[in-house]
Amino acid sequence: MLAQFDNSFWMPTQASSYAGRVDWVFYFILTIAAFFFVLITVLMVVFVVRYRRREGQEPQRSAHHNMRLELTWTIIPLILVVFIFVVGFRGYMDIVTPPANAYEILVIGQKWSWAFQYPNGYVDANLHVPVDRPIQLILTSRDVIHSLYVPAFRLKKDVVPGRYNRAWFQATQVNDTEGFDLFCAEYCGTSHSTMVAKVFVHEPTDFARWLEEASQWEGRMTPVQRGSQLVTQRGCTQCHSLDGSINIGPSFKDVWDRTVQGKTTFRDGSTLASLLKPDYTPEQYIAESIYRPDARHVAGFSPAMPSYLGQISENDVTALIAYFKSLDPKYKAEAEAATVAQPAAETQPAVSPAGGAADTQPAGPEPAGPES
Ligand code: HEC
Ligand SMILES: [Cu+2]
Repeated sequence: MLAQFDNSFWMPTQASSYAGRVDWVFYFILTIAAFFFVLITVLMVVFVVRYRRREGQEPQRSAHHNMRLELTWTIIPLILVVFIFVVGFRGYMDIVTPPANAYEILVIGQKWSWAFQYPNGYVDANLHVPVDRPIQLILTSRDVIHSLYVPAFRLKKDVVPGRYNRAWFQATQVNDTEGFDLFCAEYCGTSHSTMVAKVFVHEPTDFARWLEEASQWEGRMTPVQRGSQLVTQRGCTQCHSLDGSINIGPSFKDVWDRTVQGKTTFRDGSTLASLLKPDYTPEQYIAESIYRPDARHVAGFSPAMPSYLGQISENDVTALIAYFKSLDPKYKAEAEAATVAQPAAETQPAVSPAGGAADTQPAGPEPAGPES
């Protein structure tokens, strides 16, 4: 934390190509303001003392007009203001115009987490970028207005639903362990203050390796590990606890047991038991909750769950289910027996386990696919 403030008294480290220019304008205006503040205050005190009312002195009429004085206090501020405008405008144009060869990352703001999507489709909860390369962010929101703010880069941009805003920066300092802070700077509801992330700046080769490794979980992780990664990476834990406590949504701790037993009650009073059939399995219900949260609402909760249709792959839903199982001692062993999921095969026919019994196969449920 402190390291981010190490070379400046007022400001965080200057870690982007334009941070220095932003600060320069700030310090210039600050210096001028301080200079005139001191000048005016001192003169005021001097005049009060020097021209105070004294015994035997008649007050004189104040001067009516003084051309030289009028011109001085018009022309000097005019020059200063025009100068600040020119410097500020050129800096602003630079900040809003991404260079043509920028590396593009899609940023999605969603209550209450960030999703950064790379050109190969991989999504991460933190922003990873190569150093010394212009990065263009395309920013959009799935719900309310958020604002992406990285103080070390002097970068702030609103993230508005239905709009695709652009911002760019070029990081100038490698920071691949601690990361720079990234905040949401627009109040967006209950957990706004936890809508934070880190910006990791890598050497270009390290960045390529990181992306390569991060994108391919199959073969490196078990479904349980992947599921565990997803619930933090995709912000599920902002609303769902892992320990049984009630947050904005139901806890993940007992969700699998409740689902298999059909014990979940919906707002209309019906229970999941009445829905579970050979062709509507517990897996199907979980996938539906993730892709179409509006289909059914669990009683006792407000419908706050966003849809992850097109954002979370079917393999990842399978991994989430394995992870939910692993949170419950009753299903833990079974979940851990599932080793590495098969590589994504989009056309693979879904295996429908008879009677909705929990299956150990990582071959997934039949979720409402992203194409619908
Ligand atoms: C903004 C808060 C929020 C976030 C983020 C969120 N959920 Fe939910 N979720 C809810 C709420 C509220 C409910 C219950 C109300 C409903 O069913 O609509 C719910 C319901 C569910 C259910 C059904 C639970 C049950 O007991 O039947 C599942 C499964 C689920 N969420 C999974 C996820 C996953 C996986 C993620 C992350 C990829 C996630 N949720 C992210 C709020 C959230
Ligand atoms: Cu926000």
